[in-house]
Amino acid sequence: MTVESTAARKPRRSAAGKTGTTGSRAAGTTGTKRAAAKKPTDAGPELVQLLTPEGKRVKNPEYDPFVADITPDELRGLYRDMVLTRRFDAEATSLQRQGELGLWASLLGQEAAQIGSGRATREDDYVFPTYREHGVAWCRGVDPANLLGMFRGVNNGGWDPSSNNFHLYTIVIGSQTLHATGYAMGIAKDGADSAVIAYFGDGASSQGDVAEAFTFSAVYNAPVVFFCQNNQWAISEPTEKQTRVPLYQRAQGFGFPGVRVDGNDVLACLAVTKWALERARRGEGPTLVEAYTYRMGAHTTSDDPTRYRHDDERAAWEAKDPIARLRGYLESETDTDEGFFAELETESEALGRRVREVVRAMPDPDHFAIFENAYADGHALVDEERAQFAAYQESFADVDVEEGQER
Ligand SMILES: Cc1ncc(C[n+]2csc(CCOP(=O)(O)OP(=O)(O)O)c2C)c(N)n1
Ligand SMILES: [Mg+2]
Repeated sequence: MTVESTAARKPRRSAAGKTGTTGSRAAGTTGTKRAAAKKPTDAGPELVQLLTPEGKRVKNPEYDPFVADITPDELRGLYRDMVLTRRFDAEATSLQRQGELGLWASLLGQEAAQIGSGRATREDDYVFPTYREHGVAWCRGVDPANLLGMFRGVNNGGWDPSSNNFHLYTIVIGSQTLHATGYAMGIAKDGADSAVIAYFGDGASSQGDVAEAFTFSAVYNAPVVFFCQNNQWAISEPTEKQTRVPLYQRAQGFGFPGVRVDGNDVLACLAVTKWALERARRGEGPTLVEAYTYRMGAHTTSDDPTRYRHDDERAAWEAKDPIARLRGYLESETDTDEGFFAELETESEALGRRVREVVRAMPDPDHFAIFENAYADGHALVDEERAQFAAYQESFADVDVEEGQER
């Protein structure tokens, strides 16, 4: 998962803004002492931001039109999405700690990247997530209980992807970018004007699958948006071990635009993703969006980040919290009153309780269900494996194999 580029050892001139086929803004840093001290993966002036960390609106002639007609109610909707997603995520982490889930991959800190981009999608668009896109799942209308069923190990994947055009969670890093590209090539051939969005991480950007997806989508002009949440870490590997240039600049080499957006700014993520999806719908091909954000929690509940990163890094990102910044804007620039926040708090606690009750009440699956959906018409090897598993189950005194249930 790591890449060392010898070519990048010399201080380099870095282009800023969008790169690739639709033009670029030249505001780069040259190889001066100051630039050399800065990691090439640090956020620079190229970051698209519509809301500052203090919640002040920043004008951006290029992306403002994509959120120009947003109403205070819609802004409150984005805030509600982020708060409820964070609450759901916290409950899932607690449930794992209490032994109710096998594992959980928290999205803490990435709510704006996920809600902004998720709310930019249309119902007929198709989403290919990783394993952390709980906020996008929320936007697509996937029942949170289905996500938890998967992490509890009581269902075979979680949900029907075609119900919400939200593909199953993908653990094989980066592979979903190829699935997304193939799907996008298919819908283009069908003549649909919908688009596809593929989520992946900074670590996944080092995978060959992602480079192949970039190549194919570019030459076939596939209607796909590659949405990279650069949360600064791939488990214990920092982004500077994945790349010598800002990730969004990779797009240039493949021949399509790349843009870096403040991933903790929900408004900017909404605007930039809308722009990219509209390009795709118009037949202008792929876009790479790098949402510059931070993984506030552990990689998963199996990870201990205190072993490899310092608390002061997390503290610096806490000051850029995506929820606090939209709250600041709502309080200072809209008619949102205290009642809204108080009601949301109540709703949020109710969601936490519901999630807990639903998880605890989930029935254990039939022991043999895992063999059912491997082949439509059955398979001799699966029959053999089923028989072996039955014999194994038989070896336990307290299991009735006929029923597949414990006595
Ligand atoms: C092909 C493959 N290699 C390695 C792994 C192990 N693995 C799971 S998550 C992960 C890190 C991914 O980091 P990133 O893409 O930045 O996503 P994040 O977890 O930060 O959201 C790795 C290496 C895997 N699941 N699949
Ligand atoms: Mg990462």
